[in-house]
Amino acid sequence: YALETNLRRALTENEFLVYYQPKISLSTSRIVGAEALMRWQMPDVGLVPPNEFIPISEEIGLILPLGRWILRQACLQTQLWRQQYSPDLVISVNISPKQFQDPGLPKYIEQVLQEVGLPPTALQLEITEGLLMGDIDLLLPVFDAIKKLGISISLDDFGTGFSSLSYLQRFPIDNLKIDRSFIREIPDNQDSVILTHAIIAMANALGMSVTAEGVEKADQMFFLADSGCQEMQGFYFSQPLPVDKFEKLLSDNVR
Ligand code: G
Ligand code: G
Ligand code: NA
Ligand code: MN
Repeated sequence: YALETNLRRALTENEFLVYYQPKISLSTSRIVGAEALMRWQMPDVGLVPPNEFIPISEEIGLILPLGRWILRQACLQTQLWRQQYSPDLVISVNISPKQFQDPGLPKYIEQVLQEVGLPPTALQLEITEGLLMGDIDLLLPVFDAIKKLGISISLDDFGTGFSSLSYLQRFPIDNLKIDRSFIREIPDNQDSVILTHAIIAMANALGMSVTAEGVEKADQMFFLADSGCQEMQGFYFSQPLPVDKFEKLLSDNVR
């Protein structure tokens, strides 16, 4: 209960921060995007990771204003970075199921893009498989509205949820993010190698790009590049970083 009270206060007191983890093109080795990841700078406690406050925020309904806050913050920052360093940088923002079920979401995104001057192609929403098991009649209009804006949608943690492949047919998904549990085991575990190859082949054949998360080693990167995967994200290149450190990476990236 104390955490709940603190959480509500945290938004008005500006205690949330956005960290950014770079996404790297496997063909050019350059930074092509970033995932925005929330942190809570709790006074006298320090940085609280999202696993400890996102679930509670969902329960108490705080995820709606909090989700809107990070979306706007990440778009503002990305527009600055596009002007200064990297004109094609794409920002990925995690959207929880509760947010996606908010019929006001597409309108809010449209307003933020307009306010910030960010083109819709510079924004990607990361959703999880669990969302797709919801009521399709409620979900499809939101997908449609988001696709009409020109924003792309990525399916996060792909391969671990309970969704079926038919969801890929039913929903307009642009990118699959292969869960790090597969990546961790390559190239040593033959089953993970086969599954990763199959996911990439299927996605590319269906016109979706593939991002590998949790890349921690050079041989994982080489394997993915050889397998037709487009992007990687993981500690091998960089952890999630605060604004100033990410900016340093970007400025090195343009040289
Ligand atoms: O950054 P870290 O690996 O600690 O994140 C842990 C989890 O929290 C990840 O699954 C990530 O998707 C989730 N997360 C981080 N930031 C956000 C956010 O802004 N919104 C939502 N819904 N989830 C987030
Ligand atoms: O669940 P989601 O895919 O949104 O998770 C994002 C989180 O994954 C980030 O908070 C980050 O801390 C974590 N992460 C990013 N790269 C790596 C990695 O290479 N290895 C591990 N173990 N975790 C990672
Ligand atoms: Na994510
Ligand atoms: Mn993930």
